[in-house]
Amino acid sequence: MYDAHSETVLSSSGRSVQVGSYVRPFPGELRSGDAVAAFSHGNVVFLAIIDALGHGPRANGIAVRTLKFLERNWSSNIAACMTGLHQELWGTDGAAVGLAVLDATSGQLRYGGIGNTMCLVVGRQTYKLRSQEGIVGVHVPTLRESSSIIEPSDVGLLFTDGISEEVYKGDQPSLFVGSPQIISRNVTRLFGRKMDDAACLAFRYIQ
Ligand SMILES: [Mn+2]
Repeated sequence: MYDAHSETVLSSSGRSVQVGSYVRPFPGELRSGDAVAAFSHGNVVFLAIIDALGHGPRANGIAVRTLKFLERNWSSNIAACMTGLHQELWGTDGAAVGLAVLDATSGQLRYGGIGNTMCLVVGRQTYKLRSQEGIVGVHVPTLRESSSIIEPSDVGLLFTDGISEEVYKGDQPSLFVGSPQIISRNVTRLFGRKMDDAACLAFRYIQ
């Protein structure tokens, strides 16, 4: 299990993936409905970004339930993982969830998401891997994965809609320099919306 405010290096097959994240609750709340997770096994790194509907303790309960499910059931099969999570959250207010799997050997990054989370890759090429509409636990369409090959030194971001998409404009290259921990914190501080939970997970692929 990966602690939301620490940084870790998940190594595999001689290459490694640095991961850092920052989660900030809705102003005045102690607990967040946004959450992140990262797990690895062999050359596979699994990353998740979660935005439970609403905020405060009720949303936090859904986020914690999601984390517990993913900790037990994560796999490189993103669609199966999402289907299982949909069943797990059935009857709750639900959550927006983005799941990413990075193959550290090939650099292949796959992303599938339902709701307002997204994956942004910043590097020689900058692009976004999108989520589909829906709410995990309430209604989900058939999942369509996006896929790309990321280059060593590319920075990937997973973030919730508590962070403005303005971060995508690319006019602040210095924002993506430094460790993933620093990047995720600065993204959240500079682009976090005032009246929402906010979470950002950043990762860098190192050859
Ligand atoms: Mn939100």
